[in-house]
Amino acid sequence: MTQSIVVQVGQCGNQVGCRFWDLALREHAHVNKKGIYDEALSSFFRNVDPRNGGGGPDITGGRITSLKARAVLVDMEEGVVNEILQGPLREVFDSTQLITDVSGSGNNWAVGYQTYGSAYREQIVDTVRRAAEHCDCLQCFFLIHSMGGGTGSGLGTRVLNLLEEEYPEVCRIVTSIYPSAQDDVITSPYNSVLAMRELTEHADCVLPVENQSLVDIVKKIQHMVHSGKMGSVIKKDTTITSGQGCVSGTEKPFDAMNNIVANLLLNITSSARFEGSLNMDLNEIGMNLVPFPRLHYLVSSLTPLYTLADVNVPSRRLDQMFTDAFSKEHQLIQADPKHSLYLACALMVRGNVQVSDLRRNIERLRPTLPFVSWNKEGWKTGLCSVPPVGHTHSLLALANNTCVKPTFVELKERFVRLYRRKAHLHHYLHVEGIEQACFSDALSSLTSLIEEYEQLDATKGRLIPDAPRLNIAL
Ligand SMILES: Nc1nc2c(ncn2[C@@H]2O[C@H](COP(=O)(O)OP(=O)(O)OP(=O)(O)O)[C@@H](O)[C@H]2O)c(=O)[nH]1
Ligand SMILES: [Mg+2]
Repeated sequence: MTQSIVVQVGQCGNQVGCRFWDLALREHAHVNKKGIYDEALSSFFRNVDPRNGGGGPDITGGRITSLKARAVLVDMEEGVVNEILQGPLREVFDSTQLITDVSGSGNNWAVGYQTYGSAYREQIVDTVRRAAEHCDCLQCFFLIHSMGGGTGSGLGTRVLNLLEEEYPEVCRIVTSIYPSAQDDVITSPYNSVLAMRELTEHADCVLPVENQSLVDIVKKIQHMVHSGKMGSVIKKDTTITSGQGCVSGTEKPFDAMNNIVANLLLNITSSARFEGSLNMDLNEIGMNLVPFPRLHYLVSSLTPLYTLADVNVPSRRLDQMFTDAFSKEHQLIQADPKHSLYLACALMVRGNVQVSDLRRNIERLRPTLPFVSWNKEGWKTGLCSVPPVGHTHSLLALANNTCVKPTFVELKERFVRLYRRKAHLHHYLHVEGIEQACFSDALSSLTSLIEEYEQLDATKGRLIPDAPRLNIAL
């Protein structure tokens, strides 16, 4: 069995991370009714039961009394981490896993990356090393952060560099929350573009999530709940949006949104957290979905989001889940994958679904989805038999698709609007070690990434095979 470590950085990273831990514990409690510390649990949690010497896995029947998340919590403000320590998850972390300062990075990537990145380098490396030493076979780092804030974008991407330096063989999967156009952080385009360069160069996979998409999904669900459209189909306490067990114990504005991201993480990690012969290994994601190293941005969609089947799933409803995974409304970024080009696609299914269901749906959907000509069979599938709590089945689709491009183009435009006037630039240039070249380099990195997607998109028109020439029969 392998293990993973979650590194959550900044306010957003920690708030999303805690939703993941809370829901993961609920899932395990649902399956593991006797509370035995077993291999499945050891993938993301360690057992510090003093009866077991305070360390190593006890799979011999000891009840779970003391589980610690395999996590490192980093924030340069104390507020969120302190709330976590006073909230329902306080037992899940201990002080050796936390790295905090008091003043925050002030929405400035440079302060996070450079100032705090240098000051906390040793502490970060040590804290991650301690977490790694508790693993038998460390397979993956999950980094969670926002692109808009200073700590998440700056220190988050500095941490990514450190992970690559210290553990080059361990896969780095990053969940990055992109700011909406109406974001209250004015400098978020700078922070995001500066962070993008680091993500492009140092991550194995990035799962971009746009806050705007989360807002739209939450609104739509709430509208359906209030208008009674869901009827008996949606469960009130669905894990999709429920704020139960959030950071502070009382629901806050981001909680419903963060729950969706947490569900993405639950699905992607389910194969690692539960055993099964058809599971998809975490290493296989990058291996199968990333044909070119820089093009590692995977667009995720989750289903069901709007309808929850509660009893015996008729196959029509199951097929709908597969159809929905390719619709615009189920994507976690503002994108329409069906009308862009697929480089590869993974379907990670949970629950009561058979391999034949997967095959049937891939065959059904394949003709409607444009794939690059050299990878028409670019499907990867995984089946985890344990569904999310309250569901019979669920699906996470991860698409390496050129539909990420508009998100990046919009980000670039917002960056250029500020950069053309050199607005707010002095805040960054005051930070020791930061020069204007950081900005121009980050901009050209993003520009060339966009061009790479554009070049692929341009091949889409050529996908229809040439019509055969007339041959006269002799
Ligand atoms: N989805 C989601 N977005 C969040 C959350 N908290 C903040 N954001 C977004 O993240 C961006 C701000 O980043 P934060 O994570 O608050 O900032 P930080 O990393 O703590 O950095 P500093 O506060 O600048 O040191 C904005 O785009 C916010 O809308 C959250 O819990 N969930
Ligand atoms: Mg903050």
